[in-house]
Amino acid sequence: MSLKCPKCGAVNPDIASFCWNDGEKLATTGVSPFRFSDGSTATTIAELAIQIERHVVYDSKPVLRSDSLAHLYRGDFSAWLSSIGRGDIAMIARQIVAQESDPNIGLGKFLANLAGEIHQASSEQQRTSINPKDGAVMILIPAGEFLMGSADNEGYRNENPQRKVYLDAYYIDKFEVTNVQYREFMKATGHEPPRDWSDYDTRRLNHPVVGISWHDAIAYAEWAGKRLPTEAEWEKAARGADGRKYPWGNMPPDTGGQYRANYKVGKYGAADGYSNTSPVGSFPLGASPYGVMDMAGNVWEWCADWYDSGYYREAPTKNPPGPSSGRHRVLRGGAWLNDDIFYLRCAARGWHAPTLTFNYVGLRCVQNLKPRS
Ligand SMILES: [Ca+2]
Ligand SMILES: [Ca+2]
Repeated sequence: MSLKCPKCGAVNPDIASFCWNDGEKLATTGVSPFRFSDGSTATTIAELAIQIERHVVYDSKPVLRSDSLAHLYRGDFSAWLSSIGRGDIAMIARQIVAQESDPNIGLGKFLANLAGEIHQASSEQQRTSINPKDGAVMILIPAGEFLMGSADNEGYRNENPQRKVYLDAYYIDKFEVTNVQYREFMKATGHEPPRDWSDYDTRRLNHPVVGISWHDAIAYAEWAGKRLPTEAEWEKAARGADGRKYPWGNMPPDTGGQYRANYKVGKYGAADGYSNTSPVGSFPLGASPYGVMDMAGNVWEWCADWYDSGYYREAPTKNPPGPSSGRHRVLRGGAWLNDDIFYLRCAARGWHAPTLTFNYVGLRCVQNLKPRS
C-alpha cells in the first residue's frame, strides 16, 4: 500500500518516505485532505491514524488489526494504545496521543513528525549498536549539518551566533551512564567511587551516576573504548537538524499534563514523578529526533570541550573541536534540580571546573564509526 503526497504527487512505498518538506508545507498551507493511493482520504488526525493503522502499522500483524481499529474508529486513543503491545510502535502511539492533544500541531506537522518516528523505528536495527565493554545501547547520528546555538533574540548571548555546523557521523549512548555501568568500571579498573557513592549504588542501580568529575568521566569513557561528546556532537544528538528548542520539539516540557523531562517542577520538584534523579529513559515522550533519551533534564552531562562564552564566533563550522584551553569544561542539558526550563533547551550551555563533583552531573559517551575495512 502506498501514499500519495498531495503537494508534490510523489507516490511513496510507505509512510516512512513521506516527504518531510511537504509535511512542513502542509502545516502552513493547511492543504487537506491527505489522499491515499487507494482513493481514501483523511482530514483529521483521528482519520489519519486510522489510515496509518490500515496501511502501515499492522501489515505484519493482521490478527491485531480489527480489534485495535475498532478503538480508533471510536476515537479512543487510550484503548488503542493499550491494544497494540510494547516497543517502538507503542512509543509512536504515545507520541500520537501527545501530539493529538496539542492544538498547535496541525495535521501536516503531525504527519511529518510521525513519518520521522516510524522511519526511526523501522531503521532502528541499522541505527543502533551495543558497546561490548559497558553494554550501552548506542545510536548512530548520521553525518550532516545541523543548526547549532540560538538566534540573536533567543537564549543567552553565549549561544550566539546561530550557525550551520557539519559533523561526521558518530554513535552516542542512548542513555546517561548508570550506576550499574559505573560500578563495572570501578571493579575493572579500581577507580575511586563517586562522591556519596554509598547513597546510590544499591537503591538507584538504573539511575545516572553522579558525583563524578570531568576527569572521572574521561576515565570511564576511555575504559569503555569511547570518548566524551564534543559540545557540537551533544547538541546535534539532542535537537536534530532543524534547530528545535527541546529534544521533542518546541512546546514546553509539561504540555498537555504529560512530562517530557525530569526537572524541578511542582511540590518537591516531583510533579514529573521524581524529586531527585530518575531511572534513565523514564520519559519516552522526551526522546530526541534520533531517539536519544534524557538529553533534557535528569543530570547535566560532561562534554569534552573547554568552555568559552565566545567560541561560536570563531569556531570552525566543520567538526568544531572546542577551544584549545580554558578553566571550565562544558556541561549540557539541565538536571533534576533546575526549575527554570530555560536550562532544558538544547542550546543552553553550562560549565564547571573539571575537578569538581556534583549530585546533578553525570555523563554519556560517544564513539567514532569504525573505518570500513
Ligand atoms: Ca523532577
Ligand atoms: Ca541529561
